[in-house]
Amino acid sequence: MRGCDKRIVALGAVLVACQGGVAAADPSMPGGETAVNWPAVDWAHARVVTVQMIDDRFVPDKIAFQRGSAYRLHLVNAGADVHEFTAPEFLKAIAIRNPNVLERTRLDEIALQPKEQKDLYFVARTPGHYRLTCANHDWDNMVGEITIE
Ligand SMILES: [Cu+2]
Repeated sequence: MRGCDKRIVALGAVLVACQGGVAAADPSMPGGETAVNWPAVDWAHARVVTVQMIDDRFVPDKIAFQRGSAYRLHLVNAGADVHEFTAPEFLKAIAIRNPNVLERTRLDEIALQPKEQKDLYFVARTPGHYRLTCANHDWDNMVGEITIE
């Protein structure tokens, strides 16, 4: 190994410098609306809601959001199995800031390996009640309900 340490420090500085302009590049939502259409969302102060996935339950299994508010939904797989946050109608009812957290092959869910954590940033948009399931374990009643008030 030759000395690469100085280059790594320089790369770190570049990464920090780049973090300013992320919001402007957000891709569009399902339905054609983009997150940037929302007036000045302050994502640093998005309300944090944590949902744990265990074998085989969502904790909590009832989740409520306020229409027009910005959220960071923090998903934690605390189980030993792969779990999925599968909620196609809910995902259409929100304006998503980071759609790349969704599964590429299935845009209606977020999959988490054991011990993995993922964040979904969004603004709640359409009031209603939405079904939440884990596509792997709905047979075991790994289901929940999401409300946008
Ligand atoms: Cu599961």
